[in-house]
Amino acid sequence: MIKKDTFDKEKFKKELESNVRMLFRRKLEEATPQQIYQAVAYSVKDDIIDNWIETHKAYEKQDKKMVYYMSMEFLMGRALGNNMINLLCYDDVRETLEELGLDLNLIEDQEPDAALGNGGLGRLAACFLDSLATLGYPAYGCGIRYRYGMFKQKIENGYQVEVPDNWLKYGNPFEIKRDEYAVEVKFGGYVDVEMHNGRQKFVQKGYQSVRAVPYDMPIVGYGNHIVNTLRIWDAEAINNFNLDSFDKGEYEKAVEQENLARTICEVLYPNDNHMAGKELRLKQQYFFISASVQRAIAKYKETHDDIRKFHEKVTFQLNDTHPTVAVAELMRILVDEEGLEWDEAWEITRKTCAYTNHTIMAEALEKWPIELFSRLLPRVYQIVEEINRRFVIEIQNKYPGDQEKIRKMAILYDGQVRMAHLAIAGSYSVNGVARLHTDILKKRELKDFYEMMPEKFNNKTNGITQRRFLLHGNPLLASWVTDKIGDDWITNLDHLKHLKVYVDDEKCQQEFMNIKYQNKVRLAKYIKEHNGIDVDPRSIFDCQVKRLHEYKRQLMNILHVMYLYNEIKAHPDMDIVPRTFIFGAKAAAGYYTAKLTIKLINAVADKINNDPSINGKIKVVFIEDYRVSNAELIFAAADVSEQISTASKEASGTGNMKFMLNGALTLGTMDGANVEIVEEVGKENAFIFGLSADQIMEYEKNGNYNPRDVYNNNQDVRQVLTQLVNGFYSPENPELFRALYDALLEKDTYFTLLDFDSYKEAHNRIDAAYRDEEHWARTAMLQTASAGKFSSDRTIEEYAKEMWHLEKVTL
Ligand code: Z2T
Repeated sequence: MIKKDTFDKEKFKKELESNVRMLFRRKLEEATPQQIYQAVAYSVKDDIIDNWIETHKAYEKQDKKMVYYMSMEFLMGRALGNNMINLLCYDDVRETLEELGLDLNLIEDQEPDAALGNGGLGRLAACFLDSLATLGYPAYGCGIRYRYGMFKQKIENGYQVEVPDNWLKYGNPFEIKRDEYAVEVKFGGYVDVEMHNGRQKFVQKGYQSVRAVPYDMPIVGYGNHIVNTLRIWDAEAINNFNLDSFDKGEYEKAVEQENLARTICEVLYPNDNHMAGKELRLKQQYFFISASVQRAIAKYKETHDDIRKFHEKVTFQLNDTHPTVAVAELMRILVDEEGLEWDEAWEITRKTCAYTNHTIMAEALEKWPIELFSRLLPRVYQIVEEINRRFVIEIQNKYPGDQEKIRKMAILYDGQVRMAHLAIAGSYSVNGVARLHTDILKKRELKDFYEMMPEKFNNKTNGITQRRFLLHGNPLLASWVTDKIGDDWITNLDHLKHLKVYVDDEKCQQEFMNIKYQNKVRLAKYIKEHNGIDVDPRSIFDCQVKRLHEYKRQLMNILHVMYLYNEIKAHPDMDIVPRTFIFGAKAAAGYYTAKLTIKLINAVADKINNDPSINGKIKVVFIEDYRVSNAELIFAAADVSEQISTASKEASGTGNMKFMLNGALTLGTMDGANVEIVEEVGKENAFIFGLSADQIMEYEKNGNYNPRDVYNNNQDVRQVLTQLVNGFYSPENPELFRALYDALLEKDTYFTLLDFDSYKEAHNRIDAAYRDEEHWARTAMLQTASAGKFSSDRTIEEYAKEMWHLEKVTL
């Protein structure tokens, strides 16, 4: 059923019935929705398998270079709908199920999201895999098969409660365990030197180890029969130890190793843009990297005999510094196991690894205490020491006598291993994720490294896959676009620009806005079901969905809502376009201020939504458990996309692109990829406000911003701030939001108060603009028409051509 014209409905029905019988001993009529989901998934998998085998045969035969995308996170979301879309059988399956009285949407809803990621970084990895397969590039995603992914969020009494995400409970129909590729990964112990044929050999002894076992998930390319692989590693205990053993030491070690295996893959660390610094996290990093690198080398050696040419066939892309131990692990294997000289090994390593930086937030910078690092990875640490020793010499040669340079650039310093420095030293490429971000890396954060090795630095502006975020997430708009300009946009998003001839066409404007309206009705229904709140689909849907972080300034958004509410109360006849403010955000479990902000949003929502005197002019909705699957509904329904980070702090953002693709107008600062979005759509077609990155960085340098000045001079700001501490939104505990109040008045690290007036004024512009229906429709359509650049297909082509030098496979 791979091709539209060969889909056989009756055959599919038979398969489905047979799957339900074999898997659950049931007739289709008796099967639960979950069982039907499983049965449909197995039918789809059946269609994937042959292509999967053929793809890998072709890779082997054509012997093309392969990228290994190394990432602690892959935020895949649901697989079923996406796979059917890319197999070109989505509509056929939907119709066939309809004939059986089954609703495909409800069946898709049975699948848990594969939430093996926090936010942008993890979702970017997922979009990249989709694009790599669609473009026909040989690629593996390498990661961890967390037993529990990103926690599920419940809202209780307005507070976030974290619930474990048992995503594997009913099994994962798409994964295949590959026991034959299991490898051993060693931790701890000590390093011994042995002599082998007159040569020193370093051997790790007294270690604990686990068996790393890969599970493969298919990554289906769009309509091209290519199926790549996401390989996620699970840990198993290495020795099924002998219960007869009376050797106490052996027994204890066996139990410890069982525990180690159980804990390593247990759970994803739920921090976005923040380093946890836990020993278990470093174990996770080394676990999946050692396994992936060992496997990559073994695979290479199956068909090549000269390890010195490894980099000609393999490249490792390091998704932030989390996988950076790969630099040292590759060195270890090349030197200790392959017997190469240091210089040879180092050249191969530097030509194999490339590093992507995703943030300049200081608290996200990975630094491991040497004590911990060397205890856990004794041999790898020795190698890091030698890398550092040579790197310091390089610095000295370049800047003789400059101690300051060494202090700033060394890999080992102040009792810590600085992972970004290791990544830069060990890579042939260092890239940022949006033009502004890369410029800031070059000019400030990584200035010294840029000056020493400018040739390594480059930009790759992020992108998103239109297959999930338009074709699957917004079927109405997708088929409208195809009606207008054909379906080339599905694999070449630049084609969207052909929509520009329609932006002034009144009929097209009406069609476009009618689709937006229907998507708003769909979201309103979801909100009614999940929140019990009635929202008016004719109101402006103003959305901010992303991880909760102070730099993203959800607090500024809700403070502005509080201000608006005050205005409406003070002027009951005030003429404003009804607005629905929609939030969705998870806070890291230990991030107090973020959690308090969620409580504030919910407290404001309770008060405003239940105040009949404002006639429903504004509503506030907090969508519980924001994740990939419900994100698709939100992007499709949005009128306004809130991208309001403090300028310079958001490396790129990718939600901004998903909103744009779906016709939402951006309300944003000149930060991250917003800069490039505005460049594509035109400044007059976005609501831009706030201080620039340069201005922010200038204030930070001089330390001359005092939030109290704003407080003293701005009555509106004073009023909303006072309402944080006078019980207006928390009568039972007036002090509840004191911490937010203090953070704003004492430091206001993220310039919320300084940007507030400008933000307010931008909101006024939105209110005015929405009244001109035609002009709004035109501008909304223009967003979609201008989104071509932000396809992850474009991003991946840039990586493939400018960095990896990959060739496409031919099937
Ligand atoms: C993350 O999602 C991002 C950066 C990180 O730095 C960590 C995580 Cl978990 C270590 C985000 C950025 O904040 C965002 O601006 C960017 O669009 C995204 O990565 C993908 O590059």
